[in-house]
This record gives sequence, structure tokens and C-alpha cells, in this order.
Amino acid sequence: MKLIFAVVNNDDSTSVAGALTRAGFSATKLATTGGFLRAGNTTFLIGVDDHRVNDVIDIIAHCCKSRNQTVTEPPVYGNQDFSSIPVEVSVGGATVFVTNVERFEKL
Ligand code: 2BA
Repeated sequence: MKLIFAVVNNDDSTSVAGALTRAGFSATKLATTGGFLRAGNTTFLIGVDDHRVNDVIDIIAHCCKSRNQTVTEPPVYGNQDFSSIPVEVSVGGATVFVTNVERFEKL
């Protein structure tokens, strides 16, 4: 068994949750925050049999689009110019981690 962590844009989370449920996967949705943009995103925990990992990844890939987001970097201390610098970064489609599950119990 594998545990998939998938970090997705909040705007795609409803579509990901619906598509996973329709395909018969169980998932847990966590409200998370990206460390770089410090903006809200959504992390799904999905426990699946090994042979279904690619099915889950296909669903997530289908539902998640990449977007450009602007982050305003805080001014550097000691720098005389305190104006913030907006930086555009490309976010997503999704960041996916697949890990082995040593033991799974539903009690
Ligand atoms: P954030 O950390 O808010 O990052 C948003 C986007 O900012 C990233 O998009 C990337 O394009 C850019 N970015 C992140 N760190 C950067 C840095 N040190 N310098 C320059 N640009 C940087 P994605 O790569 O698509 O990541 C989207 C979200 O997925 C991240 O939001 C974070 O919540 C999660 N994530 C991405 N990589 C991760 C990792 N290795 N471990 C844990 N979470 C990760």
C-alpha cells in the first residue's frame, strides 16, 4: 500500500475531491499553507493499493492546472531601499509525494 500526499491549488481542490470520490478512492483533505507564497493550498492524503497509484496521479494531473502567482518579497533588513519586489512564480498543477505504508488499520 502507498500513501500519496498531493499539494494542490485551492481552486482545483473541489474538482480533485470529486474526481477521486467518483473513481472510488478515499481521501482526506487538509487545509495547508505553502511555505514560499504563504498562501492557502490544499493537501490530499490518499491511501491506495500499489497498482492504483498511477490512476490517482492521472486524476490529479487531469484536474490541476498550473498558474502564475505573484509574491511580494519582504524588504531585506539593512537594505536602504524598503520597496517590496513583486516576483511572479509558476505554481502547480500539483506536487505529489508517494510513500510506502508499513501498516494500515481501520479500527
Ligand atoms: P509554496 O511553497 O507557496 O510555493 C509556491 C510556488 O513558489 C512553487 O510552486 C514554486 O514555483 C515557487 N517556489 C517555491 N519555493 C521557492 C523558492 N525557494 N524559490 C523560488 N521559487 C519558489 P510549486 O513548486 O508548484 O509548489 C506548490 C506548493 O506545493 C508549494 O507552495 C508547497 O506548499 C508545496 N510544495 C512544493 N514543493 C514541495 C516540497 N519539496 N516539499 C513540500 N511541499 C512542497
